[in-house]
Amino acid sequence: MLRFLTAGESHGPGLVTIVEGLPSGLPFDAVALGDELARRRLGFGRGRRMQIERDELEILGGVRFGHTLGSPVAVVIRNTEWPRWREEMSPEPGAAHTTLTSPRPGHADLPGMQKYDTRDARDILERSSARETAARTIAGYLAKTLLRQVGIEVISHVVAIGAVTAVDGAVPSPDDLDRIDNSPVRAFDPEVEAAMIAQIETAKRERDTLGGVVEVLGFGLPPGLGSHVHWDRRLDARLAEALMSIQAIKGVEVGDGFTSAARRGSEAHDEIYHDNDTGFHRMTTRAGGTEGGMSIGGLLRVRAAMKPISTVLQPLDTVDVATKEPGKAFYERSDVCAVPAAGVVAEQMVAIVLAQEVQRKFGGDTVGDLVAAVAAYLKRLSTF
Ligand code: EPS
Repeated sequence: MLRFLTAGESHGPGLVTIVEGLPSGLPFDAVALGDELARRRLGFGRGRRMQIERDELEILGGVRFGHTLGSPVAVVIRNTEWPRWREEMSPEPGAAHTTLTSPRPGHADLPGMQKYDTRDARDILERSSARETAARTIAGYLAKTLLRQVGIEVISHVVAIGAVTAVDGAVPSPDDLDRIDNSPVRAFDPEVEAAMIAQIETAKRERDTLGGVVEVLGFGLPPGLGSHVHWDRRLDARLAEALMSIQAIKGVEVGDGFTSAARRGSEAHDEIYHDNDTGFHRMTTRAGGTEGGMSIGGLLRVRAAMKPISTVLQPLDTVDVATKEPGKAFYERSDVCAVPAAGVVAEQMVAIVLAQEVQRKFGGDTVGDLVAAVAAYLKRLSTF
């Protein structure tokens, strides 16, 4: 089953990702991977670094002649900003550096400093930075490639930025992804796009930041990914964990989630129908495509809420850890709004969980074995 590790600091020499447990024979296209990395850098409201940072890739293992070998895939992304940070981030002892002693509320700074016993917030913030999501993209790209072999697509769109919310229920399809990616805020609903942009501009002018909500949609899932039999095998639970692991995510919703809580039971579920052409199906997607911790087949729909970025240009109150004097948090270059990028990362995290559950259910050391196992299962279901 796919698992991955990443290493690297935001302003270090680079990030490294090792993805283990992939079948052999998976197509690998470095240009497509570069495009996926570029999608994550887009979005109105991102800071200067995203205009200058290029994700320079080096494939160190696991791929030959455009296909995975079944061995671990290892990829390095060089930080093109590294030369400017050579001194500050030097692995050598004794290099000259500044010390950041006024932790920023909302970041990992203070609890990290306490836990790892350092008076320099940079020791913490370099790894807690959302730069790490560039490394996750390697695994996300491979997971999406695996899913595509068995007919599953994962896309995302932004449904709210700050107080501006898209019309509920407008669900894009995979064919809409290019249009979404071409929107500066990755909105599917063109009506709200201008209002979202205007809001980001206002927040920037007022030296503030904004959060929002992204929706991830999965298409072509077979029924039965995940399981009801144990807490850590429930698909919705695994998706919630994966989404919550993204920097600045504070809420996750499956289907109608929090809205369902206010409904009557008679209006909160997806009733079951059957006909010979489509087999079992539902007319609504209130449950978001999972029941009892398993996919029900068809559309998966999950949302993640991102808090406004904690680094604000009108610094928040804090305390200097060296002097214990009250003061203001230091300002580290940052974005005004990273919700569009968070959507791409959410897509990747969902794809990683789905790819793992597909592998858990269908196995396969080769792509051919995996595809055959899925086909056999679907054939069985066709007569169920
Ligand atoms: C980030 C702060 C900014 C973002 C960065 C995430 O970086 P810097 O501090 O270098 O200006 O640009 O995002 C990325 C580098 C990226 O690749 O997404 C933070 O503190 O989380």
